[in-house]
Amino acid sequence: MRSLVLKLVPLALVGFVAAASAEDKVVNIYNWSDYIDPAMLEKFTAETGIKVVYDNYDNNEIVETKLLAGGSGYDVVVPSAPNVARQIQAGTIAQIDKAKLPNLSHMWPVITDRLTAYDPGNEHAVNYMWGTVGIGYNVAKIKERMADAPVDSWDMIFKPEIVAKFKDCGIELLDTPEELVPAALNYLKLSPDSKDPDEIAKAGELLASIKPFILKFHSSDYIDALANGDICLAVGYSGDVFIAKNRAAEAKAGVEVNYVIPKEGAAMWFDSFVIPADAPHPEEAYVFIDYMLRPEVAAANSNFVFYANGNKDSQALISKDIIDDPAIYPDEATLGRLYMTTPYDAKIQKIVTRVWTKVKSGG
Ligand code: SPD
Repeated sequence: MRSLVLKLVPLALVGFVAAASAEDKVVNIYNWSDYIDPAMLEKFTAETGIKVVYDNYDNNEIVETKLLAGGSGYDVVVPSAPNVARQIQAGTIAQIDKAKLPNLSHMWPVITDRLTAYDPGNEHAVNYMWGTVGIGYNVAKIKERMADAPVDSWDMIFKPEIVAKFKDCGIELLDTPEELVPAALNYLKLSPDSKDPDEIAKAGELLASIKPFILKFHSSDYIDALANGDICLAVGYSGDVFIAKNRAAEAKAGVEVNYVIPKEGAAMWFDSFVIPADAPHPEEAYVFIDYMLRPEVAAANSNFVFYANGNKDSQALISKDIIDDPAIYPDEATLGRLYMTTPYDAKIQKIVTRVWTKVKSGG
């Protein structure tokens, strides 16, 4: 998905020299969809003269394939932590020259420390945003169908007799085994990070049992579908459900969307900036990442996309509704229910992919 190509030549601001350099300088960014305040890109170009070519994706699998193939042409990519670990092993991303990122001083050790499990010494990746995988739902439609619906529980998704009640109002799941297999394992009281083929098969069976109730597997479609009232239930990324909630409220069409981190626990994930080893414009990549690490830019992005970020000094600038919401910035009790997953090796990845294909095909 190519979403934005910003060619802001800042003539009025900085005159001929910057305009000429805008012709020459470019940074090619590959980021998740709905994951930035576009005004921050415009400001970046106006200030630096560096043109931004901005492409979107909505799952890690596509990023992984592009980086492993090489020659992606991207200068900055934003994969999730287990993918970062795999890319480090494959040698497809560059070691960060920290001297070129003075704004690293604003990072939040709570997050950078957790990320050392994937990237020892934080040598290859710089956290952008983080969040959870939970349940988004249409308050009225769920209530109409089940007044005492257990909205704070994965029973909403994984208990066939419950999920069946919502089939007619539309259910979407993220189209990625990376999230759904751990969620199913966790529901079965197995380790969400299990690499045991038998346990993964059990998760597959659970997912297959609810497949008849699922309208669509997609990793970004649910934002508008929830906001418009076209579906009533989704397993999605925290901020994306909050975007849906916000769009629904703005539309004033009587749709109320809510997001929950289910009581049984949920995935906590991290997306970080990396520079591909063969990036054509690494210097511009550093300028871009350092700009994104400015507290005011990080806060503007979180305020726009409703995700927590890895920048401690941005917190004073984040809107109260966001920073005080434990579904976005989890409190200690919520944190205790969140799990992190580690990368699958090639053999287990194949098994997981096969299980997922089977779930989706209803086989
Ligand atoms: N719209 C932005 C979604 C970002 C989701 N990143 C999640 C990665 C989980 N592995």
